[in-house]
Amino acid sequence: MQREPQAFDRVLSSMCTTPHPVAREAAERFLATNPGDPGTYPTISALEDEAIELLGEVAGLDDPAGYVASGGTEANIQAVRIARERARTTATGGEMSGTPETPETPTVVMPESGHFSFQKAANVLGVDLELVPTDDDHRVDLEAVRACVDETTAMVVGVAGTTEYGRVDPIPELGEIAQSVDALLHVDAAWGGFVLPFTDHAWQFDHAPVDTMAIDPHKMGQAAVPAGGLLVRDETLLDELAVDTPYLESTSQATLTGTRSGAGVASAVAAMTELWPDGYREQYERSQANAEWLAAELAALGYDVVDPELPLVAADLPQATFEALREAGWRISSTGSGELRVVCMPHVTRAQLESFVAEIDALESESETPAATT
Ligand code: 0PR
Repeated sequence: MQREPQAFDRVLSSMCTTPHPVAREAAERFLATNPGDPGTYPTISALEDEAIELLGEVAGLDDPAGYVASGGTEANIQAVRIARERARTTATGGEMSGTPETPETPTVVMPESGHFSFQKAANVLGVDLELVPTDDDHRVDLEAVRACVDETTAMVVGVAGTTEYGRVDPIPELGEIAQSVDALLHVDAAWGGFVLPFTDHAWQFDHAPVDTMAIDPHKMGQAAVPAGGLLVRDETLLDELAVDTPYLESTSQATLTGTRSGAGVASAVAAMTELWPDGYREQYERSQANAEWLAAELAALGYDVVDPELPLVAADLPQATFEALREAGWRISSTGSGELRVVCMPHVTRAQLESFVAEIDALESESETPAATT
């Protein structure tokens, strides 16, 4: 096999990045291990416990429980599954009591800015997803959440670092609303989890009554793919997921996948051990400075720019410019409303952004030059 993976030098829209060298090395060493079978692979299983301890530190959770998932999608699906199972147990009075009445379909209340993985969760798990609007600054509208929740609500979702604009929903307020209807609060910090500790946002377990969280080492955590994280405040929440595993040495399994790559687990531990907290703080500061620089440059070129609260810039570029940039090999994507979206991941350097801006500038000057008469 002669093919090489693409370079990262023009990748501006991905939430993945080049893994830290120690994470790459650990991933390679543990490639053939399976944390899904702890009886056979005890070393990687012990490393997974370490990964959860470290994720707990990042997310302000003493005595954390959870596991290293394949990514944010799996963590979100599993969180919804926990909430659905809990709602079912509550509806049947703790036991499948055999009452003929079918409990109503559980609902998940989520801002429209939530990731599409929740659509998958709703589809697979048979719950209803109720989307609530966001305000002018792309954060969930709390009044709309209050109006939406009721006794069928199994879970309220808040996003800490939205995919499109890097916004953080008001998590403590969402927690109060969730508690008022006895629903769980899930925070999707899949992307934001490794930058938010260095900001003054309220987003984590010791800021609010958060029950479950998605927080991915393979995004801002600089681990190798696949390394997502599911954290739960109370270990018993994982029991909602556990199934018996009769022919493994361990007796039950809470993960969605069976065989899992030890590469993700080992690289997550290696990256977090190396970088938490100072390395991540330095990276956050570099990424945030890059985002602010890019936002200022694009604003100076006359575009509408969404203020980068976290290292993610959205700006309204003409469609033709966007397409010309993609044509030139820039890996960029757009928001649902059509704005250019640039995620300042660790591999994105100032030099790279400078050549990106220079190219936009050149394209704009070209389009302003009167066309030659034919
Ligand atoms: N939650 C949030 C807030 C996310 O941003 C993402 C991924 C997920 C959950 C799902 O995580 P996994 O992809 O690890 O399952 N967000 C981006 C997306 O799916 C990732 C991305 C963005 C990938 C741009 C590629 C790309 O070009 O849109």
